[in-house]
Amino acid sequence: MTGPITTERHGDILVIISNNPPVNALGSAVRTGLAAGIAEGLADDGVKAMVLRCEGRTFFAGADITEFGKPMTGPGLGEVIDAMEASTKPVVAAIHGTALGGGCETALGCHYRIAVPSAKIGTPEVKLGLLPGAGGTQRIPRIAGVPLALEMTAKGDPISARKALDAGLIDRLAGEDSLVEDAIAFARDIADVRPLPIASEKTATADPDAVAAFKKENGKRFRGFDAPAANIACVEKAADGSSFEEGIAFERQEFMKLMMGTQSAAQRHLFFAERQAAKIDGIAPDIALREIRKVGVIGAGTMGGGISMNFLSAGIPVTIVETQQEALDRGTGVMRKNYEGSAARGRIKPEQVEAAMGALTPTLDLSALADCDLIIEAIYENMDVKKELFAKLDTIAKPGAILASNTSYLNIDEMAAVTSRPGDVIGMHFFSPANVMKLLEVVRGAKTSDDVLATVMALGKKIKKVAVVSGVCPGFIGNRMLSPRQQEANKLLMEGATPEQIDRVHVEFGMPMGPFQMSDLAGVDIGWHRDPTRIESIRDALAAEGRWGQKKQAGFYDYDEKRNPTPSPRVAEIIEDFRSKSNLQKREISDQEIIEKTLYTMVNEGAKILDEKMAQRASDIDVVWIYGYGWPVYRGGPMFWADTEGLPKIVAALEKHGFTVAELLKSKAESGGKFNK
Ligand code: 3H9
Repeated sequence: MTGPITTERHGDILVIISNNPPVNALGSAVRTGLAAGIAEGLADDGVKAMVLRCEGRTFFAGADITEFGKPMTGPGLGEVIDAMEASTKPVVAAIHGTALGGGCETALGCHYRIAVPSAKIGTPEVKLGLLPGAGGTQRIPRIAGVPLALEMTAKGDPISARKALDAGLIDRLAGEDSLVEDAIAFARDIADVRPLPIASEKTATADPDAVAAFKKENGKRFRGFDAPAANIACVEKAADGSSFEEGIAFERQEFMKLMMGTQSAAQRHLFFAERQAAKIDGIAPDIALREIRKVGVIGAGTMGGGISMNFLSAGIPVTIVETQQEALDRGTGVMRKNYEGSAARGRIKPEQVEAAMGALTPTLDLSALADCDLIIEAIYENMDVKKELFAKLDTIAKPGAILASNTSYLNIDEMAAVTSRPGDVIGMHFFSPANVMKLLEVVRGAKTSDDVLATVMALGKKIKKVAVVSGVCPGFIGNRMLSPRQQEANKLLMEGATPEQIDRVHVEFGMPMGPFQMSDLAGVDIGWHRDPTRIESIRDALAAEGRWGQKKQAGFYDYDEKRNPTPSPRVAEIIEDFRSKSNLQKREISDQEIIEKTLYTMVNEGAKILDEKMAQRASDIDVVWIYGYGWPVYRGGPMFWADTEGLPKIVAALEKHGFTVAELLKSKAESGGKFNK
């Protein structure tokens, strides 16, 4: 056989091998080869059983997503899986790496499954806005029961081989280094056992109360998404007395609905966008990287502590520096508490708490950073203070060390300029809480060396962040786009909208919170000039009255002890007062106007960012907003959303409201172009 699938005879066992790097996606050639492999095993009288295994780093990671939306060639995956299950000779799946999506479904079409202990099994289709459309929603509940099927399909997180063994999704664990031999031996053991275990012939039952409880428990997580409900409906169908064929027909119908929808297109866009973001234009992918064995962090506040935890959790020792012992103790205490909290919730093992904290060196001595390969400052946002620090670091850091700033809007080039090594200076903008949020904006200064940028991007992946390259501009990508949104939201308040209306529109759009809820959470006093007599904005007025947000139980909203918000009559008065002083007429503001003024202006700013080459590509902007600010995943990020909304419509609305439209946005709208292809 030629192509990605080959076969090998081991006595009376035929081993069917897939070799389709990088992840053995089940593309057309693989599906064709698999069907041929099974036919070969059936036709050969000397073959008693078959083993299906994959070369490379993983078992099949799923259908080939790049084929979606294109005309189908070769047999469908469902057809191939049915042919395997119908084989009169047993087929054993030998699993290593990850058996995901169509890969998991292929394994379930086999009669038996053996896996190495490190393998993971799952159906992450829901994360692509889909459902397992090759029989997964029907076979998983029949083998493992409805509760686990709901977890696996509607949430999409993979399970360990051990858990899969307990649930019956795999039959045996192999040795970590002896999968092929163990699978062949297993195939020989069961070669003559009849009847063959066939998943589609089993039955499943569901407890309606448990299903309802599952939906309720996950209501928040599923909010706005179409795919979880479709996954649940399919699993319910598997357990409502319908035949397997009826279940498959329902699964297909639901799969096609999702596949044709905008949400899945958005989620698939994000899958590739996230991987694309790691690629740096103009830098060879094999550039030599600097080794990062030890990291220094300056500042043990919320940011510095969170940043340090990322490295400690990845096994990289950290030296953390503060100016006062008390602040240092408080910071390290918070880190320990966070780790202990994770251990209590079962997210990490108790011994990992000590391992992480044991790799932390707290100190008041800046010169202790002399042996660090990367130093990140997380002190407060003041250019003069930062410059002074960078000048000091220049005298302390060893040659080749990378010097990074966690600034969220200041100019990296100015900091680089006070050092004798501007090529080693870079921005690493973490998002709060830094140990949780996935986004890392990596800010490339005018003089940042290619290898420094590539090293920091690779390090981002190592600490499990999604790293995106940004150029130097105020606020970089994310905060720069936040700025017109906030300005416009403030203006709308003056013209008659309420904080509640503006926030509701954003939440209904799918954002975790609106601009004023965000201000209250972050602190209304952030960036305030601290002069209670200087009141130039509604925000100043709130800050002057001590309405600093949730922490004071008063901000744009009033809060109870449990931080539940209610609209504030006092805030309404303040707004009214400002409006009358500005001689503005209160008017009805529609939800659509709020979308146009706060979200279309963000798209406009995104287009300017692209025009100025501050972002490498539109999809990078989408990644920033999804991972840094909670933009709804099913809308694919602001630039993807703009494409679905229609660029001419956006331009027309921006012009109607008197905004200057970005050249790139205008030209794309005129030429029928899109930000994302
Ligand atoms: C499905 O199965 C539908 C069926 O139920 C129904 C059918 C009817 N296809 O992530 P990495 C590429 S839906 C095409 O960096 P890692 C990826 O773009 C599928 N390409 O590696 C990247 O390309 P590049 C359900 C794919 O080691 C390269 O492989 N399955 C696919 O960090 C390396 O990827 C999933 O959703 C694919 N399915 O992680 C699983 N997968 O180098 C999706 C990857 O050009 N995959 N690529 O940038 C993953 O979760 C991870 O890739 C995996 C490896 C965990 C496997």
